[in-house]
Amino acid sequence: MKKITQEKFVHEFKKRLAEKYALDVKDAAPSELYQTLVSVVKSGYSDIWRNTWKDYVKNDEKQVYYFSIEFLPGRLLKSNLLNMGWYDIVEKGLKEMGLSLDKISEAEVDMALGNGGLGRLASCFMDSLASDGLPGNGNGIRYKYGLFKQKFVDGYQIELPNEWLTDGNNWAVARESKAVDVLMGGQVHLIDNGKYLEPIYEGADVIKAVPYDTGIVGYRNDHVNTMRLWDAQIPATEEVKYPTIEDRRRVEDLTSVLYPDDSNYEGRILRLKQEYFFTSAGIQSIVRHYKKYKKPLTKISDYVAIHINDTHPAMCVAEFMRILLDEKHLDWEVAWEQTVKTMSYTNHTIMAEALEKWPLEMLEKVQPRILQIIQEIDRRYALELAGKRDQDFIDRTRIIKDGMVKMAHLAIIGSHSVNGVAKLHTELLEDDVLHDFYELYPERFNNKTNGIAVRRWLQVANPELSKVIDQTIGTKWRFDTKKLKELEKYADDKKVLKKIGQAKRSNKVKLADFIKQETGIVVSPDAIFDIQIKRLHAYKRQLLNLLGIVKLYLDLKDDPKQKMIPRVFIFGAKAAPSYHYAKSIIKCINEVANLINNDPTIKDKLKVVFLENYGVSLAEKIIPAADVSEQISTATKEASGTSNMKLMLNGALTVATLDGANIEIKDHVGDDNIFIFGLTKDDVLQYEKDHSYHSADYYNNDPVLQRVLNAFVDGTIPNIEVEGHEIFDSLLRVNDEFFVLRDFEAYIHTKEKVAQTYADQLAWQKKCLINIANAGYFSADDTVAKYAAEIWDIKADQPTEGT
Ligand code: DL6
Repeated sequence: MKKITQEKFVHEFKKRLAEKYALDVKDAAPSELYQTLVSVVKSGYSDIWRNTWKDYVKNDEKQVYYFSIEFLPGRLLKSNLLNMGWYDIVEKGLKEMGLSLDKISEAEVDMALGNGGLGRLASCFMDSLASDGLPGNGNGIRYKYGLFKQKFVDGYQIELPNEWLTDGNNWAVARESKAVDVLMGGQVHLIDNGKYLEPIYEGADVIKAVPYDTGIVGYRNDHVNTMRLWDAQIPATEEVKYPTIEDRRRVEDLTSVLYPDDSNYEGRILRLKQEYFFTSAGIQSIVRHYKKYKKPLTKISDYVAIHINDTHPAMCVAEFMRILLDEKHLDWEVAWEQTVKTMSYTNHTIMAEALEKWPLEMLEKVQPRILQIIQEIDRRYALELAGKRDQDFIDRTRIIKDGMVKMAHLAIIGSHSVNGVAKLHTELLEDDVLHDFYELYPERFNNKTNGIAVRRWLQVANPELSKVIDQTIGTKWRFDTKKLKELEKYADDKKVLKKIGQAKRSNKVKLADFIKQETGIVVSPDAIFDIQIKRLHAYKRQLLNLLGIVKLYLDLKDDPKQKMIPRVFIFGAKAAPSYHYAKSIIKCINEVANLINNDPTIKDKLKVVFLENYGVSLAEKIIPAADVSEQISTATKEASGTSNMKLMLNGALTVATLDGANIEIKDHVGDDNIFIFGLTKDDVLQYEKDHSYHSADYYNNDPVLQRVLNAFVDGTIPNIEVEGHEIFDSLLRVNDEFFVLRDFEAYIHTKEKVAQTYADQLAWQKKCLINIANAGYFSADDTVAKYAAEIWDIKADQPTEGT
């Protein structure tokens, strides 16, 4: 990294501010200061960025390309400064000029290119690939609006366009010269030209895919990787085809929004087009770049690994085949061997609704040649199994069935590795959801439990706690997160425990200020901050949390003088625009919040806060202030979860079902340092098998539950006439798909235990310390190192500084 001193930085900053805006420091607006800082920071790593990718080619290094429909990098300013080793110098330099890094950093708008855990994981992996010194690239879409901006109006979620690009995004560099053409639609037929089968396209649209590259800076190791995001444009040669603004917009809208509304045909086909667009652009540019290696295509899998993150990029398999067959004229068998060796796939959910299937007719419309190739892969798959497996097995596992293309099957059949994202999840894939494939290809299956970027979630987000850790065990944990374990030696050291408590309190004060500023709600930092932050989905059971809150409220109404530790329940969640039920839950949470926060008899004992527009930057404010982490999904349904890891790292205690990575968290911290409740995997599977669960029995036999549920339909909670009934019915008449009522009593009981434990602050802090000490096991650096060694077969180019 370019060397810098405080003096040089101040000089450079002032010079650039004057050049770019003709302004002095005192006259510049935060956004101008921010843009200037970005340009100084970028100049600090641009040489290394260039050298990093050149070295890959020079040294014949195998590279991985991580294809993901979502990336959620969050703000890059502080994390780049940290990784470059510039953080303290820049912070001091800005202070010298009367400026604040914290304030300038607030001017950065999050890239809203993802929805939740899937996208954030992809970005944690980007950071770790660079920090591990690994040759890794991201490949995705540069959505103009990304995921919507969430507002609440009368308690309802409203979706607004998220104009994150209004001020430009100066981290990214547009590389017009690296653009590729993506063909979509029209017809295709094959002619035998004597040498090979040549595809002839008629009436296809040509879309120009322009890459925007962002440097991903490794932690203190002079290594900068690339995240490449594609933008759809009209090629100059095609301009006459799109004479009106409307026509042009039709093409450019291809990369406008993430997850177009899939409740209608137009939205679904747009989503499929996006999937092909970024897949094709990425694969074309990989194959083009491979030329620089000057190696035969029959060896491409020795130099290139392509990762299919969830099913959205599953067309990588067919697109790679298309290029090897149609453009490079390899034989099918050779091309297929290279494809399978190159591809690997991660499954991120067992929820049937998220395992994509597309009608043949739609695929034909989007890219007829890709459909032909998928049909051929499917035909050969069935042929190879004929006589070896029964017809039922073949029908269950083939890619095309009943006029639908199953993307997960395409990804599995076309990859040499299939992994789940937590031990339980992988077990469920092997034993149940993908059992047929596990039987067929046992060697392909493996587990890679998710991890998080400890740098962002502790060093950047929580400087106060980081300082306490430095003072206690030194700074080595900043390079090797497993060193956090050394904190355990201080589990009975009252001074350390007190300092951990003070750091938490100070973060709670900051969050309380933020809540007041954003919502007007006053919360006490002495209350238990109980947090549930994740996508809004029925299986994640925000509703169970809400029922618990309503119970607390009703108890307080019965006995307002009741002694209790005050609680603040904080939610952050977006519901998919077409997910009606999830939106009804949002409305109910907001109305319960209104009722409780404005009830004078409740005073400060109970507060409910639903913060709008949950995203990475908001998470960075909430997580350091959390006392309790709600990880209460129905067992078997949450593949892993990653907010569970971020919250434990920041010293929150987890209330959890035995689901996803919660199980591994429990294994690390021990039963005494986590609050486990509820149905287990076996219980849930049994109920799903024998249909013996009747939610109404729980309602009928439990007066407490009756009262809580009735509050949703008898006017106790106002303004939810429609939504209250909808929720009531989903729990009682539709038989409570996610066992909310079944787990209610155990949940309430566990939350009572939480409150009792909190009353003894020293005992509580000890548990927090043990959680922090064991969170190092969930570092994405380690997870990515395992992917590198066991799946991608890529090597680090140099050891990281400080290790
Ligand atoms: O693997 C990242 C993340 C997991 O931590 C979550 O448990 C899982 O829900 C999420 N999966 C998805 C896929 N689509 N859906 N639903 O976002 O992946």
